[in-house]
Amino acid sequence: MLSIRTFFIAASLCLSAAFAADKPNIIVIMADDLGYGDVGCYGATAVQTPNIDRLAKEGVRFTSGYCSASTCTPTRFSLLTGTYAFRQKGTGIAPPAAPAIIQPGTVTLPALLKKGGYKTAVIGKWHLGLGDPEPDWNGELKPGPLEIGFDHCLLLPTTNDRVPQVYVEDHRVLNLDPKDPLWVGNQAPSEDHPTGITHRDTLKMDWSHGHNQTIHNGISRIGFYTGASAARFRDEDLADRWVKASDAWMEANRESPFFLYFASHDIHVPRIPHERFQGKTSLGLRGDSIVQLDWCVGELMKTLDRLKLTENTLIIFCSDNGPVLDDGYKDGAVEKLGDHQPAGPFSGGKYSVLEGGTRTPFITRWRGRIQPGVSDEVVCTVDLAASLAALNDIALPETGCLDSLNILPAILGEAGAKGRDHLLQQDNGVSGNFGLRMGDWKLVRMKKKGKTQAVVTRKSRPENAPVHALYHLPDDPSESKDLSAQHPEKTQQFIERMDAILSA
Ligand code: NG6
Ligand code: CA
Repeated sequence: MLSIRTFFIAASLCLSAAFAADKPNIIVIMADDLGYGDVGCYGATAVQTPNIDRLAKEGVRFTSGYCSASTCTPTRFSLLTGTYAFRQKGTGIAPPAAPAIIQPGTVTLPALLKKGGYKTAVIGKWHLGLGDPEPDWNGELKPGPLEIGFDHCLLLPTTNDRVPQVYVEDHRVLNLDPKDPLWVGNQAPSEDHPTGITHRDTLKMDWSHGHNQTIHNGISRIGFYTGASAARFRDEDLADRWVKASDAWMEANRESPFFLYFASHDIHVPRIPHERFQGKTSLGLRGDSIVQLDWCVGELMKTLDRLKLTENTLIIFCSDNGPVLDDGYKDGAVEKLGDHQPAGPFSGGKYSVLEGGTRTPFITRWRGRIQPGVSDEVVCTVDLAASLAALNDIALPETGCLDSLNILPAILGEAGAKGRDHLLQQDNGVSGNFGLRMGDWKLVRMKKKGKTQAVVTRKSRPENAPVHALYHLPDDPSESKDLSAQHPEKTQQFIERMDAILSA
């Protein structure tokens, strides 16, 4: 006969099995600066991406998948908070010593999932600031991810063209020797401090604009730092380290539902993939970094297979903004481009409110639950908070996730399910430029010219572009034929809707 204790253990095991089946693990893989046309399943031929292509083959590949901004910090802010970044000041591209941008107490995707019983981790690039009012590099780096819903983090604090090149694990710089403190600042610490200007001939990769301050690993960066010699990493080892850490964390948390935000640094500058990937494509280091990104995706999938979690894990693959070629270093991206179309059929790229800025690869896979296919529904990274909360029957508080829509059925590729009926697109948030897509139409508001109009597909907007332009995306994916004069009422309706969203 079963003892009472054995009965309870057996019953709780059944319960936890049911629990696990109801709540899939969730992995969000966010690539950095990866454009719509940069991977095989979206049309690239100059670079092979078998693992990302396999995700697409086994899941849903979205042709209208978006990130919410065309630069990193605002997209990541919106991913985690479910709120458009323009609603909060200070959410533009974060400088090296930025304080925490998401305040403790904010409703966040990881906090919601944690409340729903998930273990949560972010491994990779953060770029949302640490500390208050500034990072205490030699002490406790808080607030940070652990104060807004993550149980664990292993981070690159900003982005790798900015200092410092150290990992932050939970609240501390990893391997920091107190006898060799880390100093980070905006001014050179001494007159003889080597920089990309004073020691340009020693660099292993030259800079093209900006990026000429402190040198580490033969590459000059944005910002200055000294110390922390034992804590510093090599750019070449970032991807390996994060894959290894993710593997270990998933294994340690295999019994509970987990949420892993894997924030790859590929293919952001400086593009220095591991030596084993260098030279793998005709596109130079930009293409080689795509190969490294694809390898990471494959390794994460292998871990799920090894842990027998593939059927119980939803993977969402996306990017934080569209593509850029020369983003500050002479790495051959422009010279070796050939016929490759980083933004696919779209105009614009990183920094732009044209489609290339935010329409990016977006793939969901959940084997056994998601029917493989291609979806034209509009889905956006800002929707993951509400949709993943809905997946777990977690109620959204009224005070948060203001722009996140529950479009879970569309994200899971269910037949007949609708995605967003409207989407606001922003750049870095300081230009006043915005896009609004509703159905097949798109309004572009240009307040300022400049990089926002950078066109990686080599098509350019006319110099005298009007403040508002209206495009019909199916006929004109490159946004080159302004139809606002032919459709004044529709244009006005879009302008009013955009104003309403911006002032809500
Ligand atoms: C820009 C940098 C660019 C990149 C970007 C942030 C210069 C001239 N340009 O200011 O190199 O770092 O910020 O990229 O410094 S992001 O993907 O993290 O948003
Ligand atoms: Ca980016």
